[in-house]
Amino acid sequence: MFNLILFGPPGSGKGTQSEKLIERYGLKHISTGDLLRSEIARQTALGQEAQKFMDKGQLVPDEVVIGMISSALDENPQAKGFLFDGFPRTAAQAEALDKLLDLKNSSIAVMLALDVSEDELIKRLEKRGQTSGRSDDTNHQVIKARIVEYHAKTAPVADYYRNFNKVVMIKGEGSIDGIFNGLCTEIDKRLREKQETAPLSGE
Ligand code: B4P
Repeated sequence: MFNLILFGPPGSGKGTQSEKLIERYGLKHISTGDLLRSEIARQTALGQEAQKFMDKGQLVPDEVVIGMISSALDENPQAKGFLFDGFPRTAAQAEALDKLLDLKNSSIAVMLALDVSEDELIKRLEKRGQTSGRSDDTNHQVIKARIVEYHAKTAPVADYYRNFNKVVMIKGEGSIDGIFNGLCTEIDKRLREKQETAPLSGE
């Protein structure tokens, strides 16, 4: 399996780039934001609980999100790898993910971190708010709260993976295709390394 994390602040382009990456590499896309919005749309108990946090720009509690990820992994036993988008967002989520992958004799190959200035993030999210119908994109205070939450709880997750030498920073401003090419270069490099180190009998 080849697993990667697409990391970055709200509005950095994780969702946008994930769509293109899963098409090229055939990975299973797991977006906790999408999973949570689907629970909200279906008005499940989990969705109603999550909405209280998302409407304020806060992270949803770890146990809720980790449970969702555990189910998503179990539901896709044939996946040749996973692209985690918007997860992990806290140190506790990162540790839980490592344990879940370990149970499947797998691990994270690389964390690709999109680097975008705060002004650009706010501009993108406010623009998306005009058309997306997402309540967390329409209110300036909520957008700010999401960015504060990112710096307080999510940015340290990159340090966790830095300890294992797994983080690559990618400039997340410029054309969508240009950023995509930068991501692909890094992924291709790791896929080659993985092939070179694979046992002769294959995986
Ligand atoms: P998410 O759904 O993960 O969304 P996001 O961080 O806001 O956006 P993303 O980075 O994917 O941006 P996108 O590509 O769409 O999270 C939403 C909420 O869910 C969180 O605030 C939290 O409450 C909750 N949540 C999710 N996961 C959680 C977890 N693990 N733990 C706890 N809570 C969790 O891009 C944004 C806009 O920019 C788009 O309109 C796009 O068109 C535009 N754009 C993209 N690339 C561009 C480029 N290069 N140039 C110009 N515009 C660009």
